[in-house]
Amino acid sequence: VENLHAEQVHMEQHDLAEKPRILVTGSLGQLGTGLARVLREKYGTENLIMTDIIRPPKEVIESGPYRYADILDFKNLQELVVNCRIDWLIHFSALLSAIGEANIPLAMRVNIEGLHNVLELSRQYDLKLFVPSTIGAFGKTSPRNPTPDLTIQRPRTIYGVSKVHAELMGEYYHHRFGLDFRSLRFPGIISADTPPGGGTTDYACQVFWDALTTGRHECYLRPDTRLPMMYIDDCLRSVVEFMEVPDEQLKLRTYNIHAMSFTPEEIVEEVRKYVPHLEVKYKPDSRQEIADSWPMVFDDANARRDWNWNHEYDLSGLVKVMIEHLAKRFD
Ligand code: AKB
Repeated sequence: VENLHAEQVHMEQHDLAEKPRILVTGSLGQLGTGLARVLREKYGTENLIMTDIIRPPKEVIESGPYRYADILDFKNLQELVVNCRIDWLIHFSALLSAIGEANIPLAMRVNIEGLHNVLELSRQYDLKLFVPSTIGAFGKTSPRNPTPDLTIQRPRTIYGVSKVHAELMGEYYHHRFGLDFRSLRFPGIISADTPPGGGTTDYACQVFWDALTTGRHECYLRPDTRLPMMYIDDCLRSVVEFMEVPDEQLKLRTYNIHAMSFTPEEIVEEVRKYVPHLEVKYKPDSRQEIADSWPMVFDDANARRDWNWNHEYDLSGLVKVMIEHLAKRFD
């Protein structure tokens, strides 16, 4: 019996050694809770520490380890990395495009100073670092249909500027110090987990909420504004797959990934297949100018070639799954 026990302990230790211990910053935002779920299923609940500066809801507390972490507090981050024996850092803390314009000094601190902290931390402790980038890292002077990986990047939002900075700094740390920095440029991400907030692509989440509650949606973009979009499950899978690609297989450190591209008018038409009475008014505001400077279609041929990226959800698949999820919630 003792031998068996010793063997089991040994196997568990071996198992733990094989599995990365992961810390996610900004984990209560749009992507963190979902990614924590997926990575915990893969690597074990205890091996993923969710962090943020806000008080977590009960479900988060019950789902696994959660710790307070302010990405502007370098010492606190060091303490967490050492005490929790972290191997991978997934850095989700950021102010998105629209909210960033409303509070530029805060966006500079969170998006730029925060990034400097996680870069240094990852260098000091030899962590594998993932930082998401975005379609927002391009601007009016970039080719918009399609937008390749390597092209002109002159964004005019603080969010976009901070993301170009993150891409360049991460790549610099990779070449200069050998840091295993990885970044994916995400399209607008659509999810039913958390209510949308702060982005320019958020109308494409809001329209579902409105369709299933009031039946009325006011869209802040023109009906013909085409933007790249992706369903959250594809986005989360892309992070997991990308983090597992052997280092030598990656030809780039920052890849575009694409799934679908649509306009407000096109998504509304698809939603009306489930909610025919949905009424929509268009009232473009300052977010229109941001959207007009972003890619319409992303060219992700490099991701498809180098690490077999493939999306699963197109527009009709996305609308079906969003309606199913939210209908359950509003039942
Ligand atoms: C935003 O709209 O700001 C984000 C993004 C596309 O990065 N969803």
